[in-house]
Amino acid sequence: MAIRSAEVLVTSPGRNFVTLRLTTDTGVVGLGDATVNGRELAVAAYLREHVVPLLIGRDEGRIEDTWQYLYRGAYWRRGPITMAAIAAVDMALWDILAKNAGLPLYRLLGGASRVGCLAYGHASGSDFDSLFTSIRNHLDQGFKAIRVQTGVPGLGQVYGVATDQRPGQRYDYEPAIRAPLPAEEAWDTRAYLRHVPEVFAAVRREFGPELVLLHDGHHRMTPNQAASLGKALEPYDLFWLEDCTPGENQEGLRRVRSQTTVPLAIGEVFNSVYDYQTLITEQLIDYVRSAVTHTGGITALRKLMDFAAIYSIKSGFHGPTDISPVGQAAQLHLGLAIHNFGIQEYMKHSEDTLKVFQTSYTFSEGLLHPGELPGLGVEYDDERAKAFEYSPAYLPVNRLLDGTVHDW
Ligand code: CS2
Ligand code: MG
Repeated sequence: MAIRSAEVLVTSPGRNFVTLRLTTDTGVVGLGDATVNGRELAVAAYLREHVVPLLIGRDEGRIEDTWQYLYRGAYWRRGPITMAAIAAVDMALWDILAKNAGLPLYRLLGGASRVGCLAYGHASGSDFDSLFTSIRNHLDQGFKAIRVQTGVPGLGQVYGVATDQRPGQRYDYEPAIRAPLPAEEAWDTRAYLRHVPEVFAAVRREFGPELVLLHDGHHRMTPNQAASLGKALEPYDLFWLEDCTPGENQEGLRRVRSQTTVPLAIGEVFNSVYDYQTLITEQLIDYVRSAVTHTGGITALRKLMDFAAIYSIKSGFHGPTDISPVGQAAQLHLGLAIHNFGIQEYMKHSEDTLKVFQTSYTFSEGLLHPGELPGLGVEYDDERAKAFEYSPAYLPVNRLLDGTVHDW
């Protein structure tokens, strides 16, 4: 048995997605997500030009061997484009293996370790009123865990804060803006640091101690600033503070860790286990933020999570809408199976996205479940996909008030 065809599908139902579809000589289809937000065509070209020709005729059951062949065989290792391309192949091969076995993928990964995956949604607001409305909307939808982001007094649009919190309206920010150039946003870390503890004090006053709360610092702080924010947030019992500093400086997290007990999550921009080596062995973080899509697929992320388990570090896989429904399904199967699952980020995809990608995962009472269909449980509708043509989209750029480009 062998792979007969490999197709790279680019579609834009609400936002851009890159999908790899493998078909075996017996007609079994596997899907993989290769979306890298704002750089989609780079990974599409990597797949089309350099990976697809290597796949035709390969035994679709040799998942580990194919992973090593693409990773070691390329010589040039790691990097978001390479690892997203390998991830797409890996996901599609697991999808095929599970379909051939007639089982939902999580059963092949060891079976369910829990009834469902605790999910967190994104609440945000430019002020307290709109934030509270957004939190209530999430509670009404059944969320038990909520990420809280707000505008900062004196600054304009802040990344991660929805512009529309009308009651009943789904929070659907599309941060990658369709324009020839990225949007630019202003940033002031001191104003942010003054404001955030007030926000969490107000949220705890309004919603009480039970609600699980999270916050994303989006790489904007130095280690010392992050340590100070962590301390200031300790009274509000956060589930985690995410990306408090640019995580590629792994040693910087020592400073944060030594100063605060706030749980730390990092890694949505990482793409291999090596980005975590110091963070894991020195127990400088509590949660791994990688997505299956950006870390070389199920094969690689499962190994990473096993390594993390030795150090009591759990998963918190990256799940905004730029992870396609295929990538989200893959990480739900993995999350349901591994022992050290922590939480799963969940931003519902738009209706258009879900018309193209028909999913079988469910959300109920705050928990996500990958469903019981064989494989990943996602189908791709070619006819509908054709209606959504790709157009370039860029994530915004952050600048300090004096114009200096800043981390974001
Ligand atoms: C965010 C993302 O979900 C998150 O935690 O940091 O919205 C992230 O900015 C985007 O995925 C970038 O593509
Ligand atoms: Mg984040």
